[in-house]
Amino acid sequence: MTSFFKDIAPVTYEGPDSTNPLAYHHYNPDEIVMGKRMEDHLRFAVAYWHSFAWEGGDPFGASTFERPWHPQDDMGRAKIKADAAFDMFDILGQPYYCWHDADIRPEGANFAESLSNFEEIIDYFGEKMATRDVKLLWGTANMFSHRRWMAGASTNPDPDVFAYSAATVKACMDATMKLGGQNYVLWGGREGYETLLNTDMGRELDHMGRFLNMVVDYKHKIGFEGTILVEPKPQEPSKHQYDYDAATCFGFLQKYGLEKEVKLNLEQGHAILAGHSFEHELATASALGVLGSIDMNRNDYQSGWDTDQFPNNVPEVALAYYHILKAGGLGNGGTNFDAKLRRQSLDPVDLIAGHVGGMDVCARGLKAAAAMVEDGGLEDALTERYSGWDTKGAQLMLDSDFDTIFASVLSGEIAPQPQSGRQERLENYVNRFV
Ligand code: XLS
Ligand code: NI
Ligand code: NI
Repeated sequence: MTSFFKDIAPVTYEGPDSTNPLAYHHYNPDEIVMGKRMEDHLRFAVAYWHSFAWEGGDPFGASTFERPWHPQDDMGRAKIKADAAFDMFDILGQPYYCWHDADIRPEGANFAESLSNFEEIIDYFGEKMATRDVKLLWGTANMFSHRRWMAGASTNPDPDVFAYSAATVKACMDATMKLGGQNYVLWGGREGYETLLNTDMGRELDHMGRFLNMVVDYKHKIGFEGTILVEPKPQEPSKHQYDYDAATCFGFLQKYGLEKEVKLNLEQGHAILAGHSFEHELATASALGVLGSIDMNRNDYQSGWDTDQFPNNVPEVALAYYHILKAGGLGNGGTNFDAKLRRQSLDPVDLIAGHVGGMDVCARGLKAAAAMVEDGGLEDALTERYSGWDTKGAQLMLDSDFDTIFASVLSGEIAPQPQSGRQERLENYVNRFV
């Protein structure tokens, strides 16, 4: 243990009655929920960037955190940062973590130098992972912070930036595979535009589709067995982002022939930015067969930007896990806390507390969701509501045509009788579990 988290003991499950603020009150990894260990349902991951690379700046002020690894331009300090990160993984005992290349290595003077820094840190991670259980949920490339990406990565008007992006993603996929990563994520923060006055949207979409096909080709070429995930977000930093939401992404994947190869990493805060609930995004991805993984960090409902807060609303989280359980679980995806502390939360213990609280909220949500699935009340209500479709007549209608249907409606044989949607009764039902 380095000195950063000194005196903080590994967090253990003490149950709901414990008053220890640094214990799990609901997250009990070995507890069986619907026949599976809780840890295997939730598959928690720590996001390296918000916890260790973000310095606490906002548009009105710079760094507040002043960590021992700042400034982040030196290999020695990158290793001090890694030591602290793995100390936190030991304390939390969460099974996974995630990174961007730029979180973990200092930028070099050119591509080759950045790559050599990156590979050295990947080896350093590999040594640390060899002596622990923690695994890589996903790796990704940061193609939005450095000024070279200001007009996009694969959608950049400059082909040299497309090339630099391809080389960057190749290196990140190689590193993800080397560390046994279970997924590879692409989030296109700058794959979008500020104004149509300078943007050829059709050309940019074609370049993005071609790029994603190259990602998939490379995955097969190197034998990477993880899932390629795209993360939707409607805007920020781009004014208009091409990967707007789950439905938009699915249309894009279909157009470029990738809907069987690529799934989605859905983030609660991005759903809110897109004007959806998180469960809307989950249900959409599930219905379209592209639910991959989740980033479980919420936004603020007033501020209208991506505040990336730890989850703390059990009823919301419960409905999210209800849809995940109904979809058959997260597979090799997981629950990543793409969440950051508030910039006044300076103490190392705040980082632990944020994750402990987030894990407990998700565990409570999962248990409530499982209880609803097992009780079956919502499913029964759905079955009843759609029971008209189980009749032979209704099924025959789906195979008929407008003229046949028109004739039976005209004859008076069919006369709709409106029925209650029972929303309040169903809301009251959910309230019994959360
Ligand atoms: C930003 C995104 C980002 C991705 C990974 O809003 O959530 O953090 O998860 O690039
Ligand atoms: Ni986000
Ligand atoms: Ni995210």
